Formats: sequence, structure tokens, C-alpha cells
Amino acid sequence: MSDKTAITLLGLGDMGSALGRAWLAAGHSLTVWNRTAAKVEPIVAEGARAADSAAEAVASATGPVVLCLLDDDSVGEVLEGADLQGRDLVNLTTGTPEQARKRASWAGERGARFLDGGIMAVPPMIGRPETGAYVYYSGDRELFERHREALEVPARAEYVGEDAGHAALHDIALLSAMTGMFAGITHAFALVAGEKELDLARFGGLLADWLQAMAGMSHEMAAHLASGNYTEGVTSNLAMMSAANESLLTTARDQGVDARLLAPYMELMRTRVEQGHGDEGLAGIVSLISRR
Ligand code: FVH
Repeated sequence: MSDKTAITLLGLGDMGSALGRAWLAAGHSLTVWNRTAAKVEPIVAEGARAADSAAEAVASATGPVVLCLLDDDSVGEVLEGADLQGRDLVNLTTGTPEQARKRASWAGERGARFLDGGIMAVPPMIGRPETGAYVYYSGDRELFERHREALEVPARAEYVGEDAGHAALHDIALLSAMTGMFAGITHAFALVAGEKELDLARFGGLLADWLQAMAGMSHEMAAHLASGNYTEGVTSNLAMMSAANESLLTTARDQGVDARLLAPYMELMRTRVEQGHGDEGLAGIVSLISRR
């Protein structure tokens, strides 16, 4: 008999299957259920037990019941009719902070403990610590500590507090940053893609290096927001950056590129400068776009 935590996993999409395989590889016993039975067979062939239904999987669980489904609605549908009394639910389904908080209350009303998670990885990164994959967790601290060892198997675990919504908030914040970065990458390639003599592969590599170097800016913004002093040790001030934006916009026009991916952010930079904050870094823009 293994002394490793037994895992119950509901949802065998790309991510659920990757999680399940990581637990099996680490020697955990694994019970699985998926709406479409065909996705169950491969992982059962690798050693998992197939439950007859989601309710049966939950009823037989002795360890965490992990949900990795499409969205919060599917979580509600899958758990409908399951007896959750005394169960430890770990929800790795992407959702909003509010959905996570509501789901935590919903689980509590049914006698279950609840931990929400936001996965900062794509399936091939799961079970491979060298990729830097991690999962934000928030909600029931005791549940997190009890199952921490098992939760650390697919990816590093980062617990961010008792508020069940905070894992999703971190997740969404990082995905939002990523979206902005993708917009910048898209614009950059639009500028150069029409130039026949340019080597796009080389450009892609140099762009990745540049973005990596600039990512450190998030430390400066964190320090400015924490201190409330947005001018201390500014690396590049807003007045200078806003003036340089004119060259970015002119070049976009000259290259025949629509600058709509950049324009709203540049407009906010200009507004902040016009408000007399040209000596700041970018932190002041946070207050321009925040309602609280
Ligand atoms: N894959 C990724 O790159 C990202 C990385 C970051 C985290 N996300 C989130 O992980 C959740 C699951 O993602 P996934 O990649 O496994 O997604 P799919 O391959 O599309 O599988 C979806 C599973 O959900 C089941 N499902 C959907 N609707 C229902 C429902 N109404 N009732 C029961 N199950 C449902 C679906 O079942 P089936 O279609 O196979 O029958 C799959 O098991 C997700 O929140 C990502 O945002 C992944």
C-alpha cells in the first residue's frame, strides 16, 4: 500500500490529463472521471481507476477531489448531485475571482472544504519543474497544507491567501499582462514582416530577449505602488517615453500598420503627462484606469 495521497480527478481535457499523468508518474493512486468516456481509456491504461460517475468518484474519494474543467458552469454541472459532505475540493478550472468566492461558499454550504487554483502553465510544462510551471492556490489554508505534497507534484504550489478569489485574481492579472505582451509582439511583427530582406527568426529571438530585459519593470512598478512615490529611482520617465511614442506612431503609419493595439495605452501616457506627472514611471497610469 502506498502512503501517498489518493487523488480524484474530474476532467480529462488536455490539462486534466497532464495533471493526472504527473500524479501517476509520482506514484499516487488516481481515480478519474470525464464526461466523454473516450478520454478516460488512455489514462486508465496507464494505471488510473475509472469511476462510473462524477458522484461515485466524489463518494469514494479519500484525498483531494481535483476539478479541471472548461469553466465554472461545468464545475456546477459535474458536482450537481454529488454528496460533498466532508470532501476536499481543489478547483483548477479557470474562472473569475467572484466565481471562485461563490463556489467556495457553495461548497461550504454542502459541507466541503474548498481551494481554488490558477494554473500558470500549459500542459507540456506539467510535471516538469525546470519549466517554471506553478499553480496559484487560495482558500482553505488547512486543506492546502494537508495536501501540499500532492499538490506540488504537477507544478510548484504558490498559496496566496484565504480569500478564495485571490488565486483567480493572480491568474487573471498574469494572463492580462500576457495579453498586452502578445499585442506588443503582434504590432512589432506587423512593422517588420513586409521587409523582404529581414530575417524574422532572428528578429523573433532579439524581440524575446528585449521583452525579457524589460519585464523587470514590474519590480519598479510594484515598489512605486507600494510606496506611493512614483518618481523615486525612475528608470525611464513618462515624458520621455510619451515623446518617443510619436516616432512609434509615425513609423507605424509609414509601414502601413494600424496602431490600434498600442494607441489606447499611449493615450493614457499622454494624459498622465498632461496632468503634470511627466517625471513619473508608469505606475501613475494604474490610478488613471482604476476605479478603486
Ligand atoms: N490547456 C491550457 O493551455 C490551459 C492552461 C492554463 C489553465 N487552463 C485551464 O484549465 C482548464 C481545463 O483546460 P483543458 O486544457 O483541459 O481544456 P479542454 O481540453 O478543453 O478540456 C475541458 C474539459 O472540461 C470538460 N467539460 C466541459 N464542459 C463540461 C460539462 N458541461 N460537463 C462536464 N465536463 C465538461 C471536458 O469534457 P469532455 O468535453 O471531454 O467531455 C474536458 O474534460 C480550463 O479551465 C482552462 O482554462 C488550461
